Amino acid sequence: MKLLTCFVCSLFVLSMYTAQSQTNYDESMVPSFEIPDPLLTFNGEKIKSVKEWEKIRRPELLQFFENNVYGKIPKSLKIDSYTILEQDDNALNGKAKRKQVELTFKNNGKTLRYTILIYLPKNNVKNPVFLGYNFYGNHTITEDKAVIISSAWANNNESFGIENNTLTEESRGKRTHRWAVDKILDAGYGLATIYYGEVDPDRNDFSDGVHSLLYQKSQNQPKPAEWGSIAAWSWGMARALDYFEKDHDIDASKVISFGHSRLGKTSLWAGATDQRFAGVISNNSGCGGATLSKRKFGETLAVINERFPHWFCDNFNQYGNNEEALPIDQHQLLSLIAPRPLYVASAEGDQWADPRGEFLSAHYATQVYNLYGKKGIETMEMPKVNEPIHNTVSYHIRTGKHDVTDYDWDNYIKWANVFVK
Ligand code: GTR
Repeated sequence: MKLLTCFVCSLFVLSMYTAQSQTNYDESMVPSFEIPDPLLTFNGEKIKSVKEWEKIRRPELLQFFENNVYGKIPKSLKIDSYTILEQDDNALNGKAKRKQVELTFKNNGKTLRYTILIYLPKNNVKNPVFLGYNFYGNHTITEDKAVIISSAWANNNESFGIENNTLTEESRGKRTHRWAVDKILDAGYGLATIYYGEVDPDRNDFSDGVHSLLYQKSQNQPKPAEWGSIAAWSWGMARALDYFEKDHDIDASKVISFGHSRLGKTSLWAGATDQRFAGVISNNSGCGGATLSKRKFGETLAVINERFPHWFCDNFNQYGNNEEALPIDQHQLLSLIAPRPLYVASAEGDQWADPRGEFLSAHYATQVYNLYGKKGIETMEMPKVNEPIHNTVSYHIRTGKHDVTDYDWDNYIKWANVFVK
């Protein structure tokens, strides 16, 4: 049995090695393909007005992404109750208000709980807020000792001191560089974050997380068109927004969804499915996020679906090594966010996420913004590194690797000041 497992493991590693060694990083090898037109319906009708976009095209595109990419949420599940677990009006050396709010959901005899960590400027007004998930627990984004450590399942990570899938004190503050808490507060925004593993643990196991609360009798995994983990995480962001509507310190009409990498894919899907998000940020979201799948540059659909079979719905598998068959591409996901402000950011050292594909995607989504009289990425010429383009649709590529940096936050804040605040 051990031998067999070993054999299966080696096959997997070998296939991953082959897939990754076949990765294309050569622009001249990008296949030629037609960009699916956001303003042409699946029946070939040209969309000429905002009204037609909102009545005909937007719904059919959204439905396609729901049924074939991220998966549908089987039914609605509302907050059962919320509890302020902890609150301090003099947090971060007197600089901020801090709240830790637990949301509880109940269905099918099961309970799901997750905690939102919120920092707010110390004032008496309703504040705009950046909302985004973190990868290793709320306590990793700050040195603040009061932040509660989640007991949810986590991926092991030696450098974070995570063993036995359990988060510990050792990782407190390990990810402060990704969360510019001071800058955000100084600019007059709140920051809210959630450990994504509390909503759905990031593993190919659908017995846990929010999915299990919505199964029908004897169902134990989502149907082919039903939600994967990205849709589950997006759902969690929307429920946090439900809570914000009740919180007197937060301006729920000015909540910006933010996310990095897989959580950037999540941020985009949250913004597309819930139009209450006032702005959306995709930080290095790459394949299945902002970048164009049909370019097959860097990570491809076959590779992402093999490595992370739980992120998308099962229907999405049919497009692995078969991108030509896709009647849509990811710029149309971006177009679903129109006319709300959208920021797509890439990093020079993150070729796996295909920066050029992310840029072009923002460009091709722009025609829907233009329909609303808004400016986006009008040019097809990629800007130089560290030379951002700021419009309702914004874009930058910065120096450095796959990460979130102060440079990113400086730009998100500048853009939000003009287009969201
Ligand atoms: C990578 C994956 C990317 C990206 C990234 C992340 O391994 O291939 O699509 O999502 O993980 O989330 O860190």
